[in-house]
Amino acid sequence: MMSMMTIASFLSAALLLLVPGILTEKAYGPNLIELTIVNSISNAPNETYSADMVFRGILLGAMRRLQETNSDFKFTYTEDPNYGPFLESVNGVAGVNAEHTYWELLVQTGENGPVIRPDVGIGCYIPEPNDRIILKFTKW
Ligand code: B12
Ligand SMILES: *[C@@H]1O[C@H](CO)[C@@H](O)[C@H](O)[C@H]1NC(C)=O
Repeated sequence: MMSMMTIASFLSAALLLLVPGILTEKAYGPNLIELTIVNSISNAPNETYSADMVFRGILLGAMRRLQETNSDFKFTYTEDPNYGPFLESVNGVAGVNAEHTYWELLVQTGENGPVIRPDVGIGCYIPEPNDRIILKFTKW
């Protein structure tokens, strides 16, 4: 009787200790996002990459890591004094003011979820795990 109680309370105590550990591991471990490159002007085929995210990291961080580990993915950005990093080019294709072309940042939230247009740039946007980031070359 006594020993059953002891075992039971020991087990529940052990569980209480383990559960937060497991949650922490999940929350702070690596997460993957997809990055799709779409050129709506040249109609070049889409390219999709998978990028590593740290917990609540910014999109720019994931893009830098992808650029360091995958020689097929390259991007450049300029620094705006007010809004931070402005995505200038992806894989050699650059926005040109005179032609009104730019890289638009879109995000598909979850699988087959709606596509949103974030109201911040690559330096401020914090992707959710399983987000599909769409970098779309287009006109304004
Ligand atoms: C016009 C405009 C654009 C045009 C700029 C074209 C051009 N070269 O003139 C285009 C269509 C390219 C654009 C794009 C984007 N924009 Co914009 N844009 C504006 C707008 C309406 C006016 C800016 C302006 O002309 N100011 C007057 C001039 C004289 O000042 P300026 O300092 O020289 O303006 C420059 C900067 O504003 C810069 N710029 C414009 N947008 C953005 C966005 C970011 C993240 C950065 C770093 C710079 C930047 O381009 C302007 C011209 O060089 C503002 C809203 C507003 N009313 O201010 C939003 C605004 C600046 N944009 C915004 C956003 C979010 C974007 C996008 C990220 C949207 C998206 N999801 O794709 C993209 C940028 C993507 C990328 N490549 O990094 C936000 C920025 C908020 C923030 N804290 O990040 C604003 C404030 C609108 C909003 N939704 O609240 N934008
Ligand atoms: C490329 O991606 C865009 C945006 O997600 C989508 O609308 C389009 O159908 C895709 N094109 C191809 C050929 O898969």
